[in-house]
Amino acid sequence: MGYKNIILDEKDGILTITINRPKVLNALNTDTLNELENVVRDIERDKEIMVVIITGSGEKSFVAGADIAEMKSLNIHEGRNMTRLGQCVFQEIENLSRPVIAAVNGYALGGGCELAMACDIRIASEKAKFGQPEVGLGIIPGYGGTQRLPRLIGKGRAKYYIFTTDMITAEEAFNMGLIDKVVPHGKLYEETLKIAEKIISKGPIAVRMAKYAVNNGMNMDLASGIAYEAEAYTTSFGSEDRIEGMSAFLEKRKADFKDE
Ligand code: CO8
Repeated sequence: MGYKNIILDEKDGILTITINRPKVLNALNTDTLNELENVVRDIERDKEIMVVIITGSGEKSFVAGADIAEMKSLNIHEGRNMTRLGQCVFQEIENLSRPVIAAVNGYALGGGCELAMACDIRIASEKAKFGQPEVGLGIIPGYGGTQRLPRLIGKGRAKYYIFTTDMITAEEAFNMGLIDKVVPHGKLYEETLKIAEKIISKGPIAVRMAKYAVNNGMNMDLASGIAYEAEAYTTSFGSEDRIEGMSAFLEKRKADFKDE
């Protein structure tokens, strides 16, 4: 299927999704969100894809938020629909059975910061800037920002950045746990690929179960989360890949995981 606002590039089990609306700094309009939703659903059915990378086109911006020109023209019902659409797509990304890495190449503002936060891991260029500027537009973050930001950086700091709309540099974002690694601007994609390749070399069932355990456990009390972990652990323990991984270690060779 051809897409208008998204570029797909698949190689060696890694699917790179590039949000491609450079004239508006890759702002997310309804069409782009619909395209993203289709892509995410296709990934779930595609066994070849092991890791997904999401980035933005051009040198300047990852995603500069929801499309303000489109939002301005919407009535309250349409505005609600657009919020729900973005929330659903981002939740599908968060719950995807494959790891998703955000390669943040520039501005990640509003819906862009929220998209990055819905990914499992965030790698950023040293030039990246994060922020939730919505209250300056008379709205609040509506693609999960009021929920995911405090979970990543704490309630007080999340309120500070949402109320003031101050932008956060890559270094600050790293120091507060909003992102996981900062790399030189020109090496962002290369470094992100290295991380994707490292994940692919591990047991895919184990990686998947670890993602489920962390994601679902975060929404539970500790005792329930620990019980959930035991079930996810047992699934990984029952896999052929567990025998292969342990045999490979003992035989001092590289494991050949089969996702079985
Ligand atoms: N939407 C639409 N167009 C945009 C957006 C955007 N979010 N961001 C930038 N653009 C456009 C500009 O209007 C400009 O267009 P033109 O060339 O036609 O004038 C072009 O992109 C280039 O932008 P600038 O000239 O402003 O570039 P600068 O380098 O001067 O500034 C900034 C870069 C700082 C990123 C600046 O563009 C900016 O502040 N952008 C808006 C950031 C923002 O407020 N984002 C939050 C949007 S709200 C949101 O995301 C809510 C999510 C939940 C939505 C719920 C749905 C209803």
